[in-house]
Amino acid sequence: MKVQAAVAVGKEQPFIIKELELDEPRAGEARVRMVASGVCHTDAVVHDEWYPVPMPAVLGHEGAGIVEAVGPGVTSVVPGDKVVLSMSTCGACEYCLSGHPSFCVNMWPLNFGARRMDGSTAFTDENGQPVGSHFFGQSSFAHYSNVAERSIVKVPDSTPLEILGPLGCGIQTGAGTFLNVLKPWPGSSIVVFGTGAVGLAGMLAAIASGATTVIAVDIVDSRLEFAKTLGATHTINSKNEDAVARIKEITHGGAHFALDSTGNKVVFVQMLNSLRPLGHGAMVGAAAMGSEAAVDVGALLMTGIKLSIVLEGDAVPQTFIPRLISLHEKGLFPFDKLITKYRFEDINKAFADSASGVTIKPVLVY
Ligand code: CXF
Ligand code: ZN
Repeated sequence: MKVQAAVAVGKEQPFIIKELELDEPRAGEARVRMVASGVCHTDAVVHDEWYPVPMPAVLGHEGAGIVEAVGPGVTSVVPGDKVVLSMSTCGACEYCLSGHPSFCVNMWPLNFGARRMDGSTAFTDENGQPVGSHFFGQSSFAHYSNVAERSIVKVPDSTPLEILGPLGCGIQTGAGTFLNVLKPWPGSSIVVFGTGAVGLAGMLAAIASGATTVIAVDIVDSRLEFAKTLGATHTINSKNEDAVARIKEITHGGAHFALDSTGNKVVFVQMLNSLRPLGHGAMVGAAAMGSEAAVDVGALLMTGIKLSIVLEGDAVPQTFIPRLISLHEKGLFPFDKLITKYRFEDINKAFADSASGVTIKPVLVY
């Protein structure tokens, strides 16, 4: 069938919206009609060719839509089901089987290969040339896509699909880091470095867990003001103040839990230094390869702190995303406040607004 898609053609070139041919869903795939898709920082860095994803390709990995058709062997969904799309994993390796699919041994080819594992693409252009598909198993920047079953999370019929896509990646990453890994207890102190979608989703999840000292650190005052409206009890502009000293002052010796969502090597060290003894920090931000940070190993020994490196919130999307939806329904996790909607046709504006910081979490509506 013919479908409209936004095609990434390379660095510094806008996405081109054009008609592509989409093949039939194969074994283990469902054809999904997209209703909306979030835009994640990873889409931007892949578009900028930080990672060697073959172009041209249809990116997008926070899709939400409705199943139109299923290929052979698909058992978890039927046509008409509402679905949110997340990462693709093999389901069979040690990490998938032990409940940590974000470290799947096939994470790279399944999510960044922009191909099926047999090398075929679901999309072809007007000249019959392949156009990359299956980005994170889904390539959601298209009105229809053939999606890997492992990327699919069935959601209740009553849910508002237009806002749910970001649960598949950015929101899951921030919230999962707190709910699945750090697990702050009621009355604890938490810090988030970076108040983008991941940091703020983490902050909301920590508040839902009962954290009562909630510190947001960023270098943009308007973002910090926004963090306050979401429940930050303290904000620090680390361009103007020594963030570590201020956090130690607020928390009387360091925070219990901290999240670094920035991917910045200086901030990473600040995050470690902001923890109290036995504190637990997590690093989730994608840094450029070769980013080396200097830590005082001698001083670290006396702290007993824990550090976790977390991908995708260490979540099993099929069980975690319904939990987030339920928290949202109860008013305990208002992640929708992070979203600004754009028409699919305005995809280039959505990316520009995300890069400039005007928008925290753009969602394209189809
Ligand atoms: C990614 C971040 C870079 C490594 C793989 C997972 N998450 C999605 O944006
Ligand atoms: Zn992402």
